[in-house]
Amino acid sequence: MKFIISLNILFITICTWANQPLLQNNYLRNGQSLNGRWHYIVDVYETGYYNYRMEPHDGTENPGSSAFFLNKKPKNKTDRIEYDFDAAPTMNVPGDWNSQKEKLFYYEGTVWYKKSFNVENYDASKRYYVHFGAVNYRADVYLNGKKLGAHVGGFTPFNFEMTHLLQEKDNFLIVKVDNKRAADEVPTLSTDWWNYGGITRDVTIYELDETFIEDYKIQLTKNNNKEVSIYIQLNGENKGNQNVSLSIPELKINKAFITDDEGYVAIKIPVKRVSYWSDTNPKLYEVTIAIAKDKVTDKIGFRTIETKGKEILLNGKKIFLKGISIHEENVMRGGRAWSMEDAKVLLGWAKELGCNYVRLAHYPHNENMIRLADQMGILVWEEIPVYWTIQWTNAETYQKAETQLTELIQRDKNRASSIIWSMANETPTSQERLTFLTKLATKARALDDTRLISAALEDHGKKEDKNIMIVEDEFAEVVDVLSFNQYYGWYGGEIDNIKNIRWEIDIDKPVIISEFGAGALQGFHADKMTRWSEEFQELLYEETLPTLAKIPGISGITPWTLVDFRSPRRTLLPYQDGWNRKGLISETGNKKKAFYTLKAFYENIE
Ligand code: GCB
Repeated sequence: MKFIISLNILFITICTWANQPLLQNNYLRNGQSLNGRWHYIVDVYETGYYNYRMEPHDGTENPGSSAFFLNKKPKNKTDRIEYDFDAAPTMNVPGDWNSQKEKLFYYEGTVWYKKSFNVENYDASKRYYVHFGAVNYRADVYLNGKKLGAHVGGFTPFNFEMTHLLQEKDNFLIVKVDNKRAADEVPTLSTDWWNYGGITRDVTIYELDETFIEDYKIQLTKNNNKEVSIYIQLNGENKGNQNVSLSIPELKINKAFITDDEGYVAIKIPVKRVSYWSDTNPKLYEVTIAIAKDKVTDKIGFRTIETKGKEILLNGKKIFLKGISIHEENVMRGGRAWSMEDAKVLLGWAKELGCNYVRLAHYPHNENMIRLADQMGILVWEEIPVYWTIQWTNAETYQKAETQLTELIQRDKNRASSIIWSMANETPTSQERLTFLTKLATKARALDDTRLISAALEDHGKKEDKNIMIVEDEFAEVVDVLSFNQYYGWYGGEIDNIKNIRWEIDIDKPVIISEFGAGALQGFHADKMTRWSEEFQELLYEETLPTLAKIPGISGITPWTLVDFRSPRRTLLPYQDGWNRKGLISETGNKKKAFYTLKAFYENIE
């Protein structure tokens, strides 16, 4: 009997902690923001999570009073409680802890956060969700002393329903955030960026009706610019047989449908006279979906993206992707970027550089970036942190990668600017890795057949002739666009030999150079052959750009990278000092010489 009860508890636990369907377009729904100051406790030994036998408190039926998520207070003066959130300091959410608290600059471990709140216009007949834009890396979320769920993956959104635990007043939300790196995670132990920890994106409460619009996808049908494919999914006990309306007033579309027993409806609608979204015409249409007691409005652009032989076609026309790679950092403020203001700084610089395209490296960036890209007419490559060494044969690691990919596609599938899903970056070839990545690509295509699949692969010199560069990677057969990083002149190869190299590419696919670059300390001037000088970086760009332009099928480039970014790997003084210096802009916002070289190159491409 006891065994059955424990099994039941285990089962209920697993079910409630499984990822819950993501609320589509929470971005434009009205919610109650929980952003602001949160109390925090740094818990190096995870004392608030495990008892002294190292059993998680939240796995036991009666967690001891040292479980931080209970937010206990002493009942009387003799009572012993060895933590107190309300006496603990506060920090900003969203925000990484590294850039807010000097002592936490290098910290990798657990920090507990607590926010108390009342619900505005609380209505007991409604349903309530709490939504996190991202928490790096693992989040265990508790409301009023009970676990809502856990989420793994540092750069994608997640939400939990909390109707059953919420009250009108005096709620406390506690989040255990753990950013320890581990070999079986995605990313794994070694990367070239800062492992910013914390609740790094918005936290919002959504009030929803018993039946609400959970998800929808509204995009042009693959290879058909005269038809829109739509699906809508409702949530709630009465989701079946519901009336749903969809309107796009500017396209004179106003339709009504009825959901099936599962609350789902899929339809195709012919469209005429669409003003297609593009880099030169970032037209977004207002789309409204409504059911009896719920309504969402989104802004959606319609465009096709496809490849034909060695070309990338946007709305049927060949396009060259004038790009730049970007890390999600606001270096001038310090720390992870998260806000619309941060996005305006980064994409503003990209625009100034003459870009119509960006690579959001090396993980999903915050949603403001892609929303702003939609408005600005900037095409986007999005990726997940399947980076360098990953445990290819570990089924759980695969699942973590697939979950992050799914959550990214789920979030951005209605964004016209998003054109490429990238599966991986510079991963070493092997059969196991090929199986892993092919499975990921199949998943991406199943979730969304309207965008292109790629991955940042690697090239190397041919044995017989080191001036001939090749890409030997079976995953090239799987992708739609052949992309690779190349660092000739920086990580091998002499800078004055760049003009003599050429690429032999015998695959009939468009090519994107997903990275090239050189490190330079802004303000350090020397002759062109002196490493770390702005002149060296400038020369590398001057030599590399015309060489790349000769690659058959070259369809875009995203040099590495827009801005210097923090990386613990980069220790050389006085040049690096904890920064990867391959940015075209310094951490003080100053442009290096190569910025203007690339800008001039882009100006000369029509
Ligand atoms: C790469 C990686 C990127 C690094 C860069 C570098 O190939 O993809 O994450 O930051 O090289 O600077 O070495």
